[in-house]
Amino acid sequence: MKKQTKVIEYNLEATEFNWEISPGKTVKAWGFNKQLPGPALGANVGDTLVIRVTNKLTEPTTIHWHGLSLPASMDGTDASQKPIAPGETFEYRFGVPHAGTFWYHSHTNETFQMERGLYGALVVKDETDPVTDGDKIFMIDDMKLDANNEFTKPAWYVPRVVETHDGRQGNTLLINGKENPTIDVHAGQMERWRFINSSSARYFLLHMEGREFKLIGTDGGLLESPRTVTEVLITPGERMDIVVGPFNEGETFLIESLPYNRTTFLRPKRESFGTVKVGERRKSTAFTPDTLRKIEPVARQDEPVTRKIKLSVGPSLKNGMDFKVNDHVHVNDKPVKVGEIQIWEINNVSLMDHPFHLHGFFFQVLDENGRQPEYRAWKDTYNIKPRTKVKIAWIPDNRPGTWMYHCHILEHHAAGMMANFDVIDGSKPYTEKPVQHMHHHQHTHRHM
Ligand SMILES: [Cu+2]
Repeated sequence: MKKQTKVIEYNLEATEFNWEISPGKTVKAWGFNKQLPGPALGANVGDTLVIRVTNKLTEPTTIHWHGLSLPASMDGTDASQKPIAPGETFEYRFGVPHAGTFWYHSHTNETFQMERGLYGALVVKDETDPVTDGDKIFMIDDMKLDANNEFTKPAWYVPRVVETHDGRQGNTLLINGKENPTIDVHAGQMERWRFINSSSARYFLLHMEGREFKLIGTDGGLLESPRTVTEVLITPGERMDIVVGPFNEGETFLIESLPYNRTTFLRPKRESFGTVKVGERRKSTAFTPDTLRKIEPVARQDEPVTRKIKLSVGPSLKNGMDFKVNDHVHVNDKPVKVGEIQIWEINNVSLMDHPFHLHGFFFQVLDENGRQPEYRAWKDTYNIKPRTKVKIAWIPDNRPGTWMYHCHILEHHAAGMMANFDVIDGSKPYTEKPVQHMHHHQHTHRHM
C-alpha cells in the first residue's frame, strides 16, 4: 500500500526578543517564534510543507531552505523573490523528496540576521532510516558579544578586516541557542544526533573526548555504510548525522570542537560546547545496518570538466578585502541546461578554506587534487581547502530558474564570493545575462 503523504503547515514569525543563552546572560536575539533556534520543522519524504513567514523585524528578510530540492521560486534568495518587507507575510510551499537533516535561515543581510539567530532545523524522515532509541538535533553556533552581552560591531578598520578575513567568530559557544547545555542520554541506548553548523564562520571539528561514534549521514541523507570515527569536521552550512552509544551509566563527557587550522588571525583552540550525562540504563531497540543505502555515482572520476570556478581573495580599496569568484565579486555565472551533467572544478587558489555551497541541488565529489574521496555522499556544502581543486558532479533536474552558489562563511559571501546562475529548459529560448555584474549587496554595511 502506498504511504499517505501529508500537507504540513507552519507559521513562523520573525521578531526581536530577549533570549537567555545561560542563566543571567540574555541577548537581544532575532529569531522565529521567539525561539533560538526557531522551531524544528519536520516532515516525511513525499510530504508538502507550507510555511508562512511573517516579518515583524525592522528590515526585509528572506528564508533559504538549505539543502532542499525545491522550486527556484521557493529558494529564498533575493534573486528568487522580492524580500519580505516588515509587516508582510510570504508563503513558502514545496515538497520534500529526500530524507535528511536540513535547515532554514535568513538569506538577507545574513552577517547580521543569522548572527542574531534567524535559523532553525528541518528534518525529513523516511521508513528506511535506521532505528535508534532517540533522535536529537544539535545546532552549533557562536556569538560574538561584548561585556554587556550585545552583538559587537567592528568599529575600526583592523577589526573589520579581521572579521572579513576570518569570518565572524565569537566566544559564546552555543548548542541549540544555549551555552554549555547538558545533554541527557540513557545508558545502553543508541541515539541519532544530527549536527548542523549554523555559525557564521566557525569550523566545528566534533570530538567527544575520544569516544567512537558512527557517521551515518551528511547533507543529502544517509551514506552507503556507517563509518566509525572519533572526530568529524562540520564546516558552516554542513550537516553530519551520527549514531552515538551505548554508554555506561554515570558517564559524563564533553561535546568538543578540536582545533582546526583554516589560516585565520584567530588561533584555533580546543573548545567545549556542552556536556553529556549518561543516566540510568534502558533497553535498546536500536539497529544500524552495515548497508544504509546505495548511492549511484553521478559520473566517472575522469569525466571532462564542464565549468571551472576559481575562488580567490585580494585586497580591496573599498572593503579592505574582496572575496572573488573567477576574479570578480558578486557574479552572474553562465546558465546550465536541465538534464545536462555538470562537472565543476572548484579551484581554491587562496590560502584559506572556503565551504562551497550549491543551492537547491546535491552534488557528489569526484576528486580532491586528483584523489578520490574516502566515501561517496550527496553534498550541498563541501569544504575547499587552500590551494585545492575539487571536482564535483551534479545534474540539474527540471527546476528551471535562478540559483546560486557561494562560500558559506557569511562574511566571505557578503564580500563577494558568490554567483547567481540560471538553470534553463534547453527547449526554450534564453536571453544571456551579462556574466559579471556589480550586484550591490543589501545592507551589508549598514550595521558594521
Ligand atoms: Cu570563504
